[in-house]
Amino acid sequence: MLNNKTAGSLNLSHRLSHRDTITPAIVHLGLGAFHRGHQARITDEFMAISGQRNWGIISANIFGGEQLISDLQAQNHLYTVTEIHSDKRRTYKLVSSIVDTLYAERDRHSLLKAMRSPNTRIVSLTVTEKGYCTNPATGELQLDNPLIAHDLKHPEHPRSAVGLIVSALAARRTARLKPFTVLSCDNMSGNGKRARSAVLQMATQFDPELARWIAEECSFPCTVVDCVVPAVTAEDLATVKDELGVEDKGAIVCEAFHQWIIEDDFVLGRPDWDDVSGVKFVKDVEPYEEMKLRMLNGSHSFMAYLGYLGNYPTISEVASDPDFYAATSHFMKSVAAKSLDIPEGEDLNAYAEELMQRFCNPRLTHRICQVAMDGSQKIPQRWLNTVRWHLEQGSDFAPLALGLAGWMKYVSAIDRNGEAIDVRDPMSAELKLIADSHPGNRADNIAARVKAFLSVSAIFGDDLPKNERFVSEVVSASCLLAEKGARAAVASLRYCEFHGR
Ligand code: CS2
Repeated sequence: MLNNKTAGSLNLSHRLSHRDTITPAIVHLGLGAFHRGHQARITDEFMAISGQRNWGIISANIFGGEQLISDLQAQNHLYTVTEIHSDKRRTYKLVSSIVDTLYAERDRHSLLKAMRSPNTRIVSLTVTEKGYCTNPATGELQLDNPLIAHDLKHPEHPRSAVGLIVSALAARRTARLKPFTVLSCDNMSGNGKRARSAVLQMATQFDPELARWIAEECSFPCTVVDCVVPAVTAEDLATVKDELGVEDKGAIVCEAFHQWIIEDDFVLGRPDWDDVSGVKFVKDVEPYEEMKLRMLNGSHSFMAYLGYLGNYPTISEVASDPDFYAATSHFMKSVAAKSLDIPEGEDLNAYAEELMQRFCNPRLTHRICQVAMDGSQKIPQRWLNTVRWHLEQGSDFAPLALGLAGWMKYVSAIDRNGEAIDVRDPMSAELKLIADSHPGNRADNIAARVKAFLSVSAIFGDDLPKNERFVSEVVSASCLLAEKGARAAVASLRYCEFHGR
């Protein structure tokens, strides 16, 4: 098994010698595959390049992943990354930047102690969109969310990410310590702003003076994160064991490619992460985040719902279907890109081409079900502002109308053959009830079902359901999908691209 003793025998460049000299300065919430493949890998690379050893990470899972924590603890928190390159090569890295792993439900005291420590200068997050417990459309803290309701009643035993942060900041204020920087690394538009708003709303519930202190003293920089990190499979772990000759239960397989764009706003300093290629500090991430969310993530969700209904299991298989390839490329170049303020020096057509090549990489087993997860939290920022832009311009957004039709069919949790769909979404029960309450495939049934879905203001806001053109386009797309099925419906988009509408 991989650990401090066996690591030296691996035929890897064990980048961090003197690992026992690493001291923690970052506490991370959300020890998932993405964190291990992105921030922890980059931080490891930074410490190897710079020789600095004072940016170690204490990484915690809030919910789930208890076995992973135990596995990593048995491995001295070491794990390997199998990097898949665009030319399909595989390279291997040993990551040593995580120096402790905690399971919040069991180790809450130790986690809060670490967050309160004066050595902790950054608390970072990958808790997914739903982990902020905010309304996806408005960003308002959901006071009726069971986690938030619990934390408001039991501030000394917080369970949510927001509650943990507020509790730790309150303790630092009492101890007259400076706060830490809260660094959101989640796929959300204005992720730092969303985190700040949630923390301030929660703090205000306890003590407006605490909220004022946080607002004035704490920083919440926004970031754009990019690396495709598929969920790890037993097959991945078996391949790593064969190829490296050691069992690594924390292994991940992800793209060699990574990008991290970070607003340079840190109250207690930060690593020079930009020593590592693919990382840059900027004043304002907004142009970059909209580019990535609308083009990369917007395409992912487009392929996820329609690809699932088209019986494709992975992103690379969907993207390699000629009709999906053409429709996704058309969506990126002629729908998403049109709605963007182009970041200086960026070529959106070239970016779209690069993304299509990344999507088609057969060595990346990026499962559709992983991307399709939590659509109620993802769609607002990946698709709907693009739709709003085209509604204002009076221009075409047909791929997104079809994408929404695919999503509505997906969350109905029954496919066109009557097979159940395992929908993972915090709003899955509410969405399935909508589908079940509006059955039938006649045009009037479909129209009623679409309107019922669009009435969910937490996703579609108050404006879109009132827009007649928007409703009509989604109804038409839903009728097309019901009549032709996903593959033929997508192919019809391709027809539209080449022959105009
Ligand atoms: C994906 C993202 O699962 C999803 O929703 O769209 O995790 C995507 O792989 C990353 O944002 C790529 O940087």
